[in-house]
Amino acid sequence: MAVASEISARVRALRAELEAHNRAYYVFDAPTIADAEYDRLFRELQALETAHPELLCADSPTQRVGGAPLAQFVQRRHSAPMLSLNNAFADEEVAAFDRRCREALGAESVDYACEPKLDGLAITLVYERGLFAYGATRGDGTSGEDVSANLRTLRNLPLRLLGDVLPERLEVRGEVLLYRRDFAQLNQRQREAGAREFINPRNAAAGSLRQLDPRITARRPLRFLAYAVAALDGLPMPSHHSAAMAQLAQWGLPVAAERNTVTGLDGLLGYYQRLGARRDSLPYDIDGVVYKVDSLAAQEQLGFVSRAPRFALAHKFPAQEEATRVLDIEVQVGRTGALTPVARLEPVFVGGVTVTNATLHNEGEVRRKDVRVGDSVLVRRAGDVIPEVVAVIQERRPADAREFAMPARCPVCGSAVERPADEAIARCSGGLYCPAQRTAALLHFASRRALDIEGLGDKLVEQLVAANLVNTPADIYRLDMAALSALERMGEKSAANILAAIEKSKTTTLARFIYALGIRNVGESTARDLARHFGRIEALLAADEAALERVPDVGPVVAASIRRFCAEPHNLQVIGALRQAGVAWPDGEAAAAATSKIAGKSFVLTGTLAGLSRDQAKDMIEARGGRVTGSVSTKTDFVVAGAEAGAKLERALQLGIQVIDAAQLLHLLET
Ligand code: 9MJ
Repeated sequence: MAVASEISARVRALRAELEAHNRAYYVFDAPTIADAEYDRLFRELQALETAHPELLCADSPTQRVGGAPLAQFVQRRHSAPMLSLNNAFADEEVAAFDRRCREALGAESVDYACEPKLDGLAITLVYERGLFAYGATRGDGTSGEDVSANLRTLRNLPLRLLGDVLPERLEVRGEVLLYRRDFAQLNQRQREAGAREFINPRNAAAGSLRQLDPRITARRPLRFLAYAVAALDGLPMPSHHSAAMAQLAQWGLPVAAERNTVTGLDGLLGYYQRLGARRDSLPYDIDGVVYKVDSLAAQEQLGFVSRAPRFALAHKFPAQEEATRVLDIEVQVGRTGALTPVARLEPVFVGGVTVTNATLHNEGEVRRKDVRVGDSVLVRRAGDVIPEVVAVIQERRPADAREFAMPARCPVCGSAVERPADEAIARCSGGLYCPAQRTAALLHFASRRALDIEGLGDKLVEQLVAANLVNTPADIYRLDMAALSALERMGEKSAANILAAIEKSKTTTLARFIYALGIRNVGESTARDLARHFGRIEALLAADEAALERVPDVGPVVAASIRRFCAEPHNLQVIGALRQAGVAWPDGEAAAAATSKIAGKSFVLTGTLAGLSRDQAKDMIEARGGRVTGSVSTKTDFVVAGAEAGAKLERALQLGIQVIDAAQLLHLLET
């Protein structure tokens, strides 16, 4: 008997501990245990429950893995109807809502609870004496499907409420959803398993919850978030909705962190603005915000119209996904010749703008999503991200839908299209012969973070390339009033502005200049590193791959790209012509090299330098016009000595040559 009670105590302790870890991880997003340790405790509990089946109970964490498949779902009648919300899109509709509430309540101003409008599946949960009893979908609002077996597998849904003061019966309303990162992982798994990907988190959540086999649901990382108390028996109801939500949180039920209470119309619109600004950085998709009159007595007084409460309003954000039709699939040629398939769309209003094109990224992506000309597709535009085709609506595929094929020749210049076997991207082999690549390269050169030539945008560059006025960036500096004002729709004033901007761009920095060259795989931060490391453009152009790889964050791929670029005589000519035209970095590194204390000086390196490899030190000295030699002589200016320096250091001391350490060298290099 003593053993049995010890075992049941251990079982209780294991359950409590595992559920505490579940809560920490899934409710508070703050893991308190390593996965392996969790698994060990879990298996210990499983083993005890197998050996002592009389100890098994429905609220054990082991029950979250999903029981036997069901033949069908049973219907559950809701004790109170599950309502929908009235929607508003414009501020005026929100103002009207606030006015109606104030008038009906005879109040000067109204306090509201605000919360995110979760884009998942509405669910009702029932707890009896603190234990999860059952849960059901909304269904027709009066009765829904009992999906309790599936709900038990949700790791953040408490199977037992926390605390000692618990209601006789609690009915909670909320939403089942997938966090974005969990959705991404789920789709990654689907891809790896060769299974169909889900269109969006909402669809994945819906599909997962309607599974008859709870073991499948258990493998989908669904979560629950509560947003209303529908019934509370055996305890007094809090006076306000916000207090009721806080009470749910205390009982261990997950609620959205972004809840807030505000006063009046300004408060409502302020919340909408603030949450809208954070929309894309929330862990889950939301499609708006929900306003609820905070006082529950006032809610009761306001009551309902048809099937929606008069005390609540959903204020929607512009939809981020809409359906439209693919009119054509074209390929766009980028700066590096990359061919990007782009879907031309029937115009659709999504994410707050009218979208007519959406990227399909590459050929593999077109195949994977199986997008065809004529298809109806879901288009997504979130924040400032370029619109993309999310998925094809297969049921609406017309019989004559046409498959996409990557052209064998560049649609702009006719050069052969190449695609190395190990790369996803097909490229035009035309290089700067290709007007599309030329245009893109020029736009990049003139862009804000490169040489920053204001006014040299899409239209003008296209005109200049078409008129054969500009072929390389160096040609920009040969433009004059006559050439520019001969262009269509170009006034004298605009031409003068552009010439002034071109003139201004001549004064730049080495980092911007390197970035502007548009070397493949060299972005802004690599350009900065290269400038800092080499100091002079000549040093960069002369560097071999080994020297390049000594730059922080430059690996073999980037080094090879730079070498390829520098090995192309045409590129060197352009760089020469740009400098000839007066592009310079006067306050920058070239000037520093010419006047540096190091220019013309001779260095010998010996011993292990602290925090600096020999090669790094050599590059940096040479970049500033110094020389590094192998042996110490009377001509040596500095000996840089590190740990375990030997004969060379001795010789330097004999000859009275200045000896410095790595830190002093760095100081010298900086001055
Ligand atoms: C959603 N979907 O996030 C309600 N909802 O309240 C929130 N839905 C709701 N509240 C009463 N936050 C009926 C529906």
